[in-house]
Amino acid sequence: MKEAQPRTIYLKDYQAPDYLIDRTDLHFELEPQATLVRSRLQVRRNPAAENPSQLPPLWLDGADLELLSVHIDGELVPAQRFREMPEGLSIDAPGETFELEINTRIDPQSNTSLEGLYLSNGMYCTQCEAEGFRKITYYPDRPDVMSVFTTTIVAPATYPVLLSNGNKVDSGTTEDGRLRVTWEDPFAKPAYLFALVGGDLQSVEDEFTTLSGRTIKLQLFTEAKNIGKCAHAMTSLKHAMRWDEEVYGREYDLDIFMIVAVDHFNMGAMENKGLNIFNSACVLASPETASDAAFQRIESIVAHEYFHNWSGNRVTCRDWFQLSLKEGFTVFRDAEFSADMNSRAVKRIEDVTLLRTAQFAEDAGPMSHPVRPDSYMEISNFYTLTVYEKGAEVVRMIHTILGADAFRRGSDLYFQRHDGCAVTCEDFVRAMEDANSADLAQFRRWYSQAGTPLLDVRDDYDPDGQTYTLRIKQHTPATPGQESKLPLHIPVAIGLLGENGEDLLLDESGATTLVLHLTEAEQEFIFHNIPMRPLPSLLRGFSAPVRVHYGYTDAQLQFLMQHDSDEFNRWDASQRLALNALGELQAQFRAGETMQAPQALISGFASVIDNTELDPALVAKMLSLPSAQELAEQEGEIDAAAIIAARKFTRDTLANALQAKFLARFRQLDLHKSYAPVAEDIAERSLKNTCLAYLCATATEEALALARAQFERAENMTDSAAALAALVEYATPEVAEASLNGFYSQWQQDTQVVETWFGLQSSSATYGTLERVKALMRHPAFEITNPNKVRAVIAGFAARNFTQFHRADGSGFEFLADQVIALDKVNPQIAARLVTPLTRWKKYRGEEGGKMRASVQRIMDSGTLSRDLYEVVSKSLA
Ligand code: B3K
Ligand code: ZN
Repeated sequence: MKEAQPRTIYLKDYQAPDYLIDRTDLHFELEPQATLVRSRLQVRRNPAAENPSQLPPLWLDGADLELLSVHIDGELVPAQRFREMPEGLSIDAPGETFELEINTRIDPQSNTSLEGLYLSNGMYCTQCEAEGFRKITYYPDRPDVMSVFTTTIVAPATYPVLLSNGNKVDSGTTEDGRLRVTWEDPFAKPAYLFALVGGDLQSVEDEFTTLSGRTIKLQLFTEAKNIGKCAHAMTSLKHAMRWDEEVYGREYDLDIFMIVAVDHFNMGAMENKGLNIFNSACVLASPETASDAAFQRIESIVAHEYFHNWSGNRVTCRDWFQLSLKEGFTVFRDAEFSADMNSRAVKRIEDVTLLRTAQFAEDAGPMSHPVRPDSYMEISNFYTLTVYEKGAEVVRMIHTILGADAFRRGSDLYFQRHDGCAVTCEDFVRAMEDANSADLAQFRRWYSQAGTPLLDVRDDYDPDGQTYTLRIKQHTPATPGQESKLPLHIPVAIGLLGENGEDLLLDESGATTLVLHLTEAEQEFIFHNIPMRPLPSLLRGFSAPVRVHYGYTDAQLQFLMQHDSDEFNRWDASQRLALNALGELQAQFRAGETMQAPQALISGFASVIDNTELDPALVAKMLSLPSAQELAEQEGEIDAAAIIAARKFTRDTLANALQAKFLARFRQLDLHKSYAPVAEDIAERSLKNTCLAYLCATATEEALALARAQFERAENMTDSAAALAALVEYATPEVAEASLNGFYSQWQQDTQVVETWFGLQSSSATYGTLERVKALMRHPAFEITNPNKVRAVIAGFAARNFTQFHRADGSGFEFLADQVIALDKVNPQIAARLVTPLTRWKKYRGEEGGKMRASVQRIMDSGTLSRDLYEVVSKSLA
């Protein structure tokens, strides 16, 4: 739908639906360009509607549909009793209840938006969340209309697998030899959870016995060539099913659970009832073709979608402003699952890195919004890091404030009280309160107030009284539409380290970590019987999504890196040390001075490389410098050239200064074990490959020979891709080219590996020049209609290659603007995501910011934009 000035939708305008749909019977005749959809709806006046006494017209949403006919109670409805409009259909209602039949025709083949019903490599599939069902048929496409669905699919015999939600209740052949299958989903659901798949697919099968002894059939469908890549997802699914029973007491409800892998998909996966649809890259894996990171991502996404069966499907959202009700909660659930399956500290570090790099940036940019937004133009733009990741942090804080047992009582009450209902974030918080007689009144502000709070911490020690005082101030900066902020209830977990690095006892019970409840703008916390001046370990485990300022010296940070019993804060100290160093180096660069080797950082890193007491994965994280994007996210004006120079100088200086240590640790970990995607081995590989990358940064022949040897011998994708990335970054262009060509010819038949190959090049600071990125877009394996390829090549460059994208001539910005304009015609959701790096132009120094802004303006002036793109571009220019 193209509109010049899309309208804004407000949470305050929410109204209950006028009509409910008790039953939805769908009948599909699949044809690539002319699929016929017949929908029969049992319509009933909603007794809870705003004005239940009148019979208003029935509103049905619709987009890109060809209306063939409308019948009510079996009678053809004449055209004067309904009105076709650009966004839907309005029909005069004949009474309180009636049966409505609508026939429409749709064109899956030309649907490149990947919303509604579309084709991916000749396979039919659907994506309906948030508002895609209206591209299939006219319907009240809103999550508070929940209906029982029956779906019949008719298709030529070349599509032997025909799937929909629920249980298969009938199948056969039509008179003209087509296949016919009927599915029935007994659980009432909103249309966004509808799914249909039709294709020539193979499946792997397994089963799971629930806590109460029911046997569930598990099926994973994919094209025949990928059938060997399903085992890890299946294992992950079974782990997730068991975990949800054990940790939340949630059992699966249908008799069958299906997953389908699709190559063309706008995001990671979708939790359709009983029929999850996955982006192939987020479900298919084998040791030879998928990295450790991919294995872990698959485990967490499979779990996430499965967990939605309760947090999202059985209890769903009343309206899309409540999106975090299901997403924030489910991300919290999947994060805890992954923490239980792998290293808890490392999982937390990864999540916090994403939050600090990308969510903090979002919250400081033009699209800043609360976890529960107040308004939107296009809901697809609000599947954001704020709704997902900050939303998960908000749920985590409730868990921290109440404690694990009380949280479980709250979630039990929530699921029991709202099962089968469409509810709000408020209902979630209230269940947590009611189950525990708790008061979360002030805490609720986290849902309505945008922006990242900043904590300013000062301390004082009184040796005579043996008291230690922490003074904490909180301040949340203004965000668009929210000038002044109120104090939040912030749980601040802290510990105090004594002079030997031991945890001091903080109260009579002997606790060594305490959660302080910061509720005032400025508050004092006093600790008694503290025998010496302690060093505070602040915000342990990242107990709240805030920034913390405390004047740590480099020596204190090194001390925390060595001694903090909180592994997360050990890592955090290493990052603060790096940020201090990188900050100073940027200042030296800007002042035109020679950059000085960061001695404190070098000795800090030296002390952890060979620490074999620590989890190697944690060591790898401690040795990783904050990304350029994370540096850009620090407060103040961004000077891209200074960031690039300081980071490169730091990396190279560390590599040269610590070469011997990196080499020793690399050799110690270079074990040539057979591959297993288990935490211990993943940890060893991650540290080994971190060492390899530093070694290669010295660009010595010996180091590059190690990378070449690993590249040639690797039997798993983790080692192969890590070695290739090091060669692409640090070897001569000839060696890089030859390695890339060898890799491509080995893997060109494998879609997921080709995506890796694209991404590795476009995001390389040295190799991924604009010219090379343009050449990749001309490569036969590149497809502008495939979001994975677009993300690998274009976002790989614009969002993950700070060095080349921010070249001073502005050519990167011009390129991105061109791509966004072109993509908006193909897939508006992807175009609106891709433009993100440009929309943050205000934070950049004058000239660079000006060039970025000009590119955004050019997009705005390029013609009629999709609602998706218009929203982000207009907010950036406002
Ligand atoms: N609920 C889906 C996301 C749908 C995005 C629509 N633009 C996947 C997930 O979060 O589980
Ligand atoms: Zn989700």
